[in-house]
Amino acid sequence: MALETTLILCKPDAVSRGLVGEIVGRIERRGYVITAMRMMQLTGDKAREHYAEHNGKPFFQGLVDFITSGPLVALAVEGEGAIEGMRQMIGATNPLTAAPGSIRGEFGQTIGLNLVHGSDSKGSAERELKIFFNANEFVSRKHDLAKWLAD
Ligand code: IDP
Ligand code: MG
Repeated sequence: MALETTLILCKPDAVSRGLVGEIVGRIERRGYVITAMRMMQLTGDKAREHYAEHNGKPFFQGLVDFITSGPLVALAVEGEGAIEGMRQMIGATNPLTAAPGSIRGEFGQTIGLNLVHGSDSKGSAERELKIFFNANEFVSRKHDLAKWLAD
């Protein structure tokens, strides 16, 4: 395994249903580190760029329409093997077949309303993170609280 950073999106259904805290909480409790986080509403251009691999598929337009329909929360998530680890935590694309205990398995409604995006490979993660974050927006999490607790 290697230290990796992956792009996670709490899609507009997650924001609308008040599930951002649940999703972020799972990421934190897993021990992954959030190094960037932003709420935003995607433009059509950004959505088409993010989902470029699906251009031409029958669900592409609906996917772009949905992901731009309301605010989402984008996160950069860092950890050992975080790309595959987050994919496991998110679960299969269709909530009907997503593993029990996964985010989609517990909370997903339909294949379109499946709450979360997670990069599927190192290449995708590098490409997708650039769509959502500028290089200067990633923070260092090496923060020693002991110094601030000491009196
Ligand atoms: P993933 O999100 O699990 O990586 P992808 O195959 O990359 O799944 O598809 C991207 C998103 O497009 C999915 O999360 C889902 O919301 C939507 N999607 C994928 N396949 C279909 C489909 O057959 N019908 C409708 N929406 C789909
Ligand atoms: Mg995908």
